Amino acid sequence: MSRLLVRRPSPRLAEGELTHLERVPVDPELAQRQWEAYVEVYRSLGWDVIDIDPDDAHADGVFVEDTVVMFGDLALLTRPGADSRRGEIETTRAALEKAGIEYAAIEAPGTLDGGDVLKVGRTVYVGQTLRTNAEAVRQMDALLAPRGWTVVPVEVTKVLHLKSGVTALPDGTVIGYPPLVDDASIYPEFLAVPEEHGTAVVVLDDDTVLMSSDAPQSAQLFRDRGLTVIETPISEFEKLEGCVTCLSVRVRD
Ligand code: CIR
Repeated sequence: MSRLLVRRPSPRLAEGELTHLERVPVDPELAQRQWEAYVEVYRSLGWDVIDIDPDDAHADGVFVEDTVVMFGDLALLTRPGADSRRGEIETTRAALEKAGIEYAAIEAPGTLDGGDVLKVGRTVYVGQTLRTNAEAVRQMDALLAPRGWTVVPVEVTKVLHLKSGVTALPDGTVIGYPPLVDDASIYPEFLAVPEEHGTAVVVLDDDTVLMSSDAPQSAQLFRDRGLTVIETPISEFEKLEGCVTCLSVRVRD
Protein backbone atom coordinates (compact mmCIF):
# COMPACT_ATOMS: atom_id res chain seq x y z
CA MET A 1 0.00 0.00 0.00
CA SER A 2 1.27 3.50 -0.79
CA ARG A 3 2.03 5.58 2.24
CA LEU A 4 1.60 9.29 2.84
CA LEU A 5 3.74 11.27 5.26
CA VAL A 6 2.02 14.35 6.68
CA ARG A 7 2.26 16.65 9.67
CA ARG A 8 -0.67 18.58 11.08
CA PRO A 9 -0.42 22.39 10.85
CA SER A 10 1.21 24.26 13.69
CA PRO A 11 -0.98 26.78 15.56
CA ARG A 12 1.80 29.22 14.53
CA LEU A 13 1.23 28.55 10.80
CA ALA A 14 0.49 32.25 10.11
CA GLU A 15 4.07 33.11 11.12
CA GLY A 16 5.56 30.95 8.34
CA GLU A 17 8.28 32.23 6.02
CA LEU A 18 7.33 34.48 3.11
CA THR A 19 9.64 35.37 0.22
CA HIS A 20 7.63 36.52 -2.80
CA LEU A 21 4.17 37.20 -1.32
CA GLU A 22 2.84 39.90 0.98
CA ARG A 23 1.66 38.62 4.35
CA VAL A 24 -2.12 38.37 4.60
CA PRO A 25 -4.19 36.99 7.49
CA VAL A 26 -4.31 33.20 7.73
CA ASP A 27 -7.26 31.48 9.38
CA PRO A 28 -5.81 28.67 11.51
CA GLU A 29 -9.11 26.83 11.89
CA LEU A 30 -9.78 26.91 8.16
CA ALA A 31 -6.21 25.74 7.58
CA GLN A 32 -6.81 22.77 9.88
CA ARG A 33 -10.04 21.87 8.05
CA GLN A 34 -8.38 22.20 4.65
CA TRP A 35 -5.51 20.02 5.81
CA GLU A 36 -7.88 17.35 7.11
CA ALA A 37 -9.76 17.36 3.79
CA TYR A 38 -6.47 17.10 1.88
CA VAL A 39 -5.42 14.07 3.91
CA GLU A 40 -8.88 12.53 3.55
CA VAL A 41 -8.55 12.54 -0.26
CA TYR A 42 -5.64 10.13 0.01
CA ARG A 43 -7.20 8.09 2.81
CA SER A 44 -10.36 7.59 0.76
CA LEU A 45 -8.22 6.29 -2.10
CA GLY A 46 -6.60 3.70 0.15
CA TRP A 47 -3.34 5.42 1.08
CA ASP A 48 -1.90 4.60 4.48
CA VAL A 49 -1.43 7.91 6.30
CA ILE A 50 1.63 8.27 8.55
CA ASP A 51 1.63 11.27 10.89
CA ILE A 52 5.03 12.81 11.50
CA ASP A 53 5.09 14.02 15.10
CA PRO A 54 3.63 17.50 15.54
CA ASP A 55 6.34 20.12 15.83
CA ASP A 56 4.42 23.23 16.75
CA ALA A 57 7.50 25.39 17.27
CA HIS A 58 8.10 25.24 13.53
CA ALA A 59 5.50 27.42 11.83
CA ASP A 60 6.16 25.86 8.40
CA GLY A 61 6.32 22.26 9.61
CA VAL A 62 3.14 21.29 7.74
CA PHE A 63 5.09 21.63 4.47
CA VAL A 64 6.73 18.24 4.96
CA GLU A 65 7.73 17.85 1.32
CA ASP A 66 10.59 20.24 2.00
CA THR A 67 12.17 17.86 4.53
CA VAL A 68 12.37 14.61 2.58
CA VAL A 69 12.27 13.45 -1.06
CA MET A 70 11.69 9.87 -2.22
CA PHE A 71 13.76 8.24 -4.97
CA GLY A 72 12.15 4.86 -5.33
CA ASP A 73 12.66 3.12 -1.97
CA LEU A 74 15.35 5.55 -0.88
CA ALA A 75 14.47 8.71 1.03
CA LEU A 76 16.70 11.76 0.94
CA LEU A 77 16.46 13.76 4.14
CA THR A 78 17.05 17.39 3.27
CA ARG A 79 18.80 20.24 5.01
CA PRO A 80 16.28 23.09 4.61
CA GLY A 81 17.65 26.37 3.38
CA ALA A 82 15.78 28.61 5.85
CA ASP A 83 17.25 28.67 9.36
CA SER A 84 13.75 28.72 10.82
CA ARG A 85 12.99 25.38 9.14
CA ARG A 86 16.18 23.39 9.65
CA GLY A 87 14.99 21.76 12.85
CA GLU A 88 11.98 20.20 11.13
CA ILE A 89 14.10 17.33 9.84
CA GLU A 90 14.55 15.74 13.27
CA THR A 91 10.93 14.65 13.53
CA THR A 92 10.93 13.66 9.86
CA ARG A 93 14.02 11.53 10.46
CA ALA A 94 12.28 9.84 13.40
CA ALA A 95 9.23 9.12 11.23
CA LEU A 96 11.39 7.56 8.49
CA GLU A 97 13.13 5.36 11.04
CA LYS A 98 9.85 4.29 12.63
CA ALA A 99 8.41 3.47 9.20
CA GLY A 100 11.51 1.47 8.25
CA ILE A 101 12.33 3.69 5.27
CA GLU A 102 16.00 3.72 4.24
CA TYR A 103 17.42 7.21 3.96
CA ALA A 104 20.46 9.26 3.02
CA ALA A 105 20.90 12.87 4.10
CA ILE A 106 22.14 16.13 2.65
CA GLU A 107 25.18 17.27 4.63
CA ALA A 108 26.42 20.81 5.35
CA PRO A 109 27.21 23.05 3.56
CA GLY A 110 24.53 21.67 1.24
CA THR A 111 21.03 23.10 1.61
CA LEU A 112 18.00 21.57 -0.05
CA ASP A 113 14.24 22.12 0.17
CA GLY A 114 12.18 19.27 -1.26
CA GLY A 115 10.00 21.80 -3.07
CA ASP A 116 12.94 22.34 -5.39
CA VAL A 117 12.97 18.74 -6.60
CA LEU A 118 10.86 17.74 -9.59
CA LYS A 119 11.14 14.13 -10.80
CA VAL A 120 10.08 13.38 -14.36
CA GLY A 121 10.80 9.78 -15.25
CA ARG A 122 14.44 9.26 -14.19
CA THR A 123 15.29 12.95 -14.54
CA VAL A 124 15.60 14.96 -11.34
CA TYR A 125 15.30 18.71 -11.89
CA VAL A 126 16.67 20.65 -8.92
CA GLY A 127 15.82 24.33 -8.54
CA GLN A 128 18.68 26.61 -7.61
CA THR A 129 17.00 29.02 -5.23
CA LEU A 130 17.51 30.91 -2.01
CA ARG A 131 16.85 27.54 -0.32
CA THR A 132 18.75 25.03 -2.47
CA ASN A 133 22.41 25.44 -3.41
CA ALA A 134 24.86 23.95 -5.88
CA GLU A 135 26.46 21.81 -3.18
CA ALA A 136 23.14 20.01 -2.69
CA VAL A 137 23.04 19.31 -6.43
CA ARG A 138 26.58 17.91 -6.21
CA GLN A 139 25.62 15.61 -3.32
CA MET A 140 22.44 14.50 -5.08
CA ASP A 141 24.34 13.69 -8.25
CA ALA A 142 26.88 11.61 -6.30
CA LEU A 143 24.09 9.69 -4.58
CA LEU A 144 21.63 9.33 -7.44
CA ALA A 145 23.66 8.99 -10.66
CA PRO A 146 24.84 5.48 -9.66
CA ARG A 147 21.18 4.60 -9.06
CA GLY A 148 20.20 5.58 -12.59
CA TRP A 149 18.91 9.11 -12.06
CA THR A 150 20.04 12.16 -14.03
CA VAL A 151 20.28 15.29 -11.89
CA VAL A 152 19.70 18.60 -13.71
CA PRO A 153 20.12 21.95 -11.94
CA VAL A 154 17.54 24.59 -12.92
CA GLU A 155 17.76 28.34 -12.42
CA VAL A 156 14.72 29.64 -10.49
CA THR A 157 14.29 33.36 -9.82
CA LYS A 158 10.57 34.09 -9.95
CA VAL A 159 9.15 31.83 -7.26
CA LEU A 160 10.15 30.29 -3.93
CA HIS A 161 10.73 26.76 -5.17
CA LEU A 162 11.07 25.07 -8.55
CA LYS A 163 7.73 23.33 -7.93
CA SER A 164 6.02 26.62 -7.15
CA GLY A 165 6.41 27.23 -10.89
CA VAL A 166 6.31 23.80 -12.54
CA THR A 167 5.18 20.24 -11.83
CA ALA A 168 4.41 17.32 -14.16
CA LEU A 169 1.39 15.38 -15.37
CA PRO A 170 1.38 11.55 -15.25
CA ASP A 171 2.68 11.35 -18.85
CA GLY A 172 5.70 13.49 -17.95
CA THR A 173 4.48 16.71 -19.55
CA VAL A 174 5.80 19.56 -17.43
CA ILE A 175 3.13 22.14 -16.64
CA GLY A 176 3.63 25.71 -15.56
CA TYR A 177 2.16 29.19 -15.44
CA PRO A 178 4.48 31.06 -17.82
CA PRO A 179 4.94 34.26 -15.75
CA LEU A 180 6.41 32.07 -12.99
CA VAL A 181 8.73 29.97 -15.18
CA ASP A 182 12.28 31.12 -15.95
CA ASP A 183 12.89 28.89 -18.98
CA ALA A 184 10.26 26.42 -20.18
CA SER A 185 12.44 25.35 -23.12
CA ILE A 186 14.55 23.05 -20.92
CA TYR A 187 11.62 20.61 -20.59
CA PRO A 188 11.08 18.14 -23.45
CA GLU A 189 7.29 18.58 -23.19
CA PHE A 190 5.79 21.74 -21.67
CA LEU A 191 2.16 22.76 -21.28
CA ALA A 192 1.27 26.31 -20.23
CA VAL A 193 -1.57 26.57 -17.72
CA PRO A 194 -3.75 29.68 -17.44
CA GLU A 195 -3.69 30.17 -13.65
CA GLU A 196 -0.99 30.52 -11.03
CA HIS A 197 -2.51 27.85 -8.79
CA GLY A 198 -2.85 25.50 -11.75
CA THR A 199 0.90 24.85 -11.82
CA ALA A 200 0.91 22.32 -9.01
CA VAL A 201 -0.46 18.80 -9.30
CA VAL A 202 0.18 15.64 -7.32
CA VAL A 203 0.07 12.53 -9.48
CA LEU A 204 -2.14 10.02 -7.70
CA ASP A 205 -1.99 7.39 -10.44
CA ASP A 206 -1.55 7.22 -14.23
CA ASP A 207 -4.95 8.83 -14.81
CA THR A 208 -5.55 10.98 -11.74
CA VAL A 209 -4.13 14.19 -10.34
CA LEU A 210 -4.85 16.20 -7.22
CA MET A 211 -4.71 20.00 -7.40
CA SER A 212 -5.87 23.23 -5.79
CA SER A 213 -9.53 24.14 -6.23
CA ASP A 214 -8.39 27.67 -7.07
CA ALA A 215 -7.54 26.92 -10.73
CA PRO A 216 -10.73 25.77 -12.50
CA GLN A 217 -9.55 26.54 -16.04
CA SER A 218 -6.37 24.55 -15.52
CA ALA A 219 -8.42 21.67 -14.08
CA GLN A 220 -10.55 21.70 -17.23
CA LEU A 221 -7.43 21.68 -19.39
CA PHE A 222 -6.27 18.51 -17.65
CA ARG A 223 -9.72 16.91 -17.95
CA ASP A 224 -9.66 17.69 -21.67
CA ARG A 225 -6.46 15.62 -21.81
CA GLY A 226 -8.36 12.65 -20.36
CA LEU A 227 -7.28 12.97 -16.74
CA THR A 228 -9.43 12.60 -13.67
CA VAL A 229 -8.89 15.71 -11.58
CA ILE A 230 -9.56 15.95 -7.85
CA GLU A 231 -9.65 19.51 -6.54
CA THR A 232 -9.12 20.45 -2.92
CA PRO A 233 -9.10 23.90 -1.26
CA ILE A 234 -5.72 24.93 0.15
CA SER A 235 -6.09 28.73 0.25
CA GLU A 236 -4.56 29.12 3.73
CA PHE A 237 -1.41 27.30 2.63
CA GLU A 238 -1.21 29.16 -0.68
CA LYS A 239 -1.06 32.39 1.34
CA LEU A 240 2.23 31.07 2.74
CA GLU A 241 3.67 30.10 -0.65
CA GLY A 242 2.67 26.48 -0.17
CA CYS A 243 0.96 24.36 -2.78
CA VAL A 244 -0.70 21.00 -3.13
CA THR A 245 2.55 19.04 -3.43
CA CYS A 246 4.24 20.35 -0.33
CA LEU A 247 1.68 19.19 2.23
CA SER A 248 2.76 15.55 1.95
CA VAL A 249 5.45 13.10 0.89
CA ARG A 250 4.27 10.17 -1.16
CA VAL A 251 5.98 6.84 -0.48
CA ARG A 252 4.81 4.74 -3.38
CA ASP A 253 4.69 0.95 -3.52
C1 CIR B 1 8.38 28.47 3.28
O1 CIR B 1 8.64 29.60 2.88
O2 CIR B 1 9.26 27.66 3.49
C2 CIR B 1 6.95 28.10 3.54
N1 CIR B 1 6.20 29.26 3.97
C3 CIR B 1 6.30 27.50 2.31
C4 CIR B 1 6.93 26.22 1.88
C5 CIR B 1 6.23 25.62 0.70
N2 CIR B 1 6.86 24.42 0.32
C6 CIR B 1 6.80 23.92 -0.92
O3 CIR B 1 6.24 24.53 -1.81
N3 CIR B 1 7.43 22.77 -1.14
